[in-house]
This record gives sequence, structure tokens and C-alpha cells, in this order.
Amino acid sequence: MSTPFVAMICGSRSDLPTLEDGGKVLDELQVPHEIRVISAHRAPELLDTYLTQATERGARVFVCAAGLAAHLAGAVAARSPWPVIGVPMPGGIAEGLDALLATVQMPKGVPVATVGVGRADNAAILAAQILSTGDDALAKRIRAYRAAQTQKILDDPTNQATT
Ligand code: RP5
Repeated sequence: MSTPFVAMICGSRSDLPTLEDGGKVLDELQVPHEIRVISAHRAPELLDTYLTQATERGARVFVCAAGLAAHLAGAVAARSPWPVIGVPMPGGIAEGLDALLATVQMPKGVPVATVGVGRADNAAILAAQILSTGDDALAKRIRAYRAAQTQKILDDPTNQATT
């Protein structure tokens, strides 16, 4: 049986640094993943081929980052039974609000779980959480990740001050 992994796709090379931030979170959580740059509009056939092949290889959650018309996540959700997380990218005439609305407003029956504008890091955590429903070791790593971020706040010097 193939190892489940997160397939991360962005619509343009200009989206890549943001998506790579999500990849770093998945590295930290030791979640297998890969990144592709495939525009739903400029290379629809490549997107079809990739989705088929990635699913055969074990892709079980898709993270899709796109800006402007931002149809990538919806195009993937239309073709895949596996969960799709959309990352609206900043920019455009409404500074990312346009991409947010394009990503989140899916028709009934074809959901895309949408995170905040540019929040590929949160998309990565959510993807890991989805995979962790069938992976106790991963669930433990996510709990540790969350505990570490809480500890960082507790350790912040501003919270150590006494009056
Ligand atoms: C979208 O348009 C991409 O996802 C990107 O966020 C935006 C700009 O793309 P480029 O014109 O820089 O390739 O399709």
C-alpha cells in the first residue's frame, strides 16, 4: 500500500514561496508531501494527468494555492474525492479578498476547505490533521507542535514580568 501524502499545487511560480512555507510545516510534522506548479487555466490537461497519477501514488489531501480568479482548488475538488484545502493568495484588485471569495464559494456538493489569505502554513497543519485521523503517531506530533507553540507564548519575556 502506498504511503499517504499531501499534494501541494500552486497556480503560478509567484505563489511558490508561500506554498513552500506550508511545506516547511509539513517537514516539521514529518508528513510526506510534494509541490507542483500547475495552472488550472494554462495547463488543464497537465492538471488532470497529475491528479490521476498523484492519487495513484497515495495523495490523500490536496492543498491548492492560487490568486486572482483562483479556480485551482475548485478545479481539483471537481476532479478528486479526496479533501481539498484552498489557499487564496494575496494580490489582485481586492488584495486577496477576490481570491478568498473565489476559493471559498464552492457549489453545494463540492467543498473546498479554505484557509486565510496566504495561510499555506495553516493549510499544512489542517492537511496533517486530516491525515492524522488514521495515524496516531502523527496525531501525537501535532499535539507536540501545538504544545510547543503554547509554550513559546508562556515563555515570552512579557509574560514573565512581575509587578
Ligand atoms: C493566479 O494568478 C496564480 O495563482 C497567481 O496567484 C496569480 C498571478 O499569476 P502570474 O500571472 O504571476 O503567473 O493564476
